[in-house]
Amino acid sequence: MEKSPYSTHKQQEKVVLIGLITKDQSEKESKEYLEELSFLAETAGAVTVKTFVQKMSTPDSRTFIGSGKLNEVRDFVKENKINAVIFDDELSGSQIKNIEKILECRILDRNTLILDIFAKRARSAQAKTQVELAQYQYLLPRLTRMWTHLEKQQGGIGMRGPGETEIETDKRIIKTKVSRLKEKLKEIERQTATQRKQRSDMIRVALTGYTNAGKSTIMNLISKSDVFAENKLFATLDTTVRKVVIDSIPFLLSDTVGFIRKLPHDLVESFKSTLDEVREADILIHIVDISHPSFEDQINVVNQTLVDIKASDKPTILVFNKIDAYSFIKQDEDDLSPKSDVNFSLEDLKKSWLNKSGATNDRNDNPVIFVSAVTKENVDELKKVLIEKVKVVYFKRYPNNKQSY
Ligand SMILES: Nc1nc2c(ncn2[C@@H]2O[C@H](COP(=O)(O)OP(=O)(O)OP(=O)(O)O)[C@@H](O)[C@H]2O)c(=O)[nH]1
Ligand SMILES: [Mg+2]
Repeated sequence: MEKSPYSTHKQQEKVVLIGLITKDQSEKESKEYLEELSFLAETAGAVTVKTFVQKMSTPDSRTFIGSGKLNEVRDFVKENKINAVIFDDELSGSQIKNIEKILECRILDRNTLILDIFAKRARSAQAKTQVELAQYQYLLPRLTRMWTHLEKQQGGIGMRGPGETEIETDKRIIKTKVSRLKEKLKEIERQTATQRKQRSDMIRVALTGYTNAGKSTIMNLISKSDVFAENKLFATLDTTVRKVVIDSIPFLLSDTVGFIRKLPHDLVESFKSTLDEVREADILIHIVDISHPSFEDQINVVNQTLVDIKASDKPTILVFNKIDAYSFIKQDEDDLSPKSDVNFSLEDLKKSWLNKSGATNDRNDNPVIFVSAVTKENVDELKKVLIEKVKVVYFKRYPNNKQSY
């Protein structure tokens, strides 16, 4: 697509982040969100110079933050030659316009940033089309004067009805693009559906989890494939499917896009077909980065997204990865304040999660396992647990095949 005016594609742009502490978002949550936003900015190739936080009961309908704070940001932006200001929450078109007038620099929100990263990382025609569609759908209600360049690129003649404003013309152009992209996606989906049908008799296992949890690294360990893994968010956008054989039982293993908090709705919508591998899987492997301070929140986000895409209620292996990097702060014996997440030892956590899985499910349909994909600790155990699960599905589906194994 045309280079978005919100794009951060230039290397090492300087950005400022803005977040709120509200009645629905505590100081701790706000801090975590902003850390994640900074990681997202880094993934997009920008460097975070400063973070501004404001306490408000609800965001300002005109400028999101209060005018005093906004002036403070404006002075900082001017003095430090900041390229873009990124808000942690969704902004409306008029908010973007009002803020832009005051700050006189590019304004992004979390969603445009995520969409931008997705656009940069998309490789296949399907992923590219999905992202482009999501970008246009997100931008449509947020068109500001910046978008008038679209109309110029289209040549203008015949495009412009009498009395129409530039923005209305742009909207029409985008709507046409959106319907074309939808058509294109349908065609691609028809092809991928046929491919999936051709292998529908195989047992399908899908890796799922929060972005950066280690899905691709574990995919590589189990399938000996070479999937791109790195310490950036959304390293994987396209789905990779590999045939794996363990104990002479064949199955398909897929690795796909990770989830994140506040994932743009349009993006989930357009990535639904990429997530078909997850939706149609027989077994899920939910990978969790236990070394991340908010891993429990991340588990909840993943579970909620699985519900949204109608992929919950499948046999799931919960894998706590990165145990090599887990650290905790030991609480003094005489400190009687309640333990927080960081005060639990790995042993404490193991006990509590193993109890949870046992308590909710007598047959232990959803095993829990602690591994490190880097030191390979317990990876063999994971393979063992996985193949047991695969066997259960296999023999249920093909009861007559029992003797062939
Ligand atoms: N310390 C440690 N790092 C790990 C472990 N497993 C993966 N990593 C690192 O975590 C980062 C993310 O790993 P990926 O495999 O790319 O994660 P992913 O879940 O596929 O991420 P996305 O594709 O971005 O959603 C990489 O830098 C890995 O080297 C582990 O067990 N321990
Ligand atoms: Mg990956």
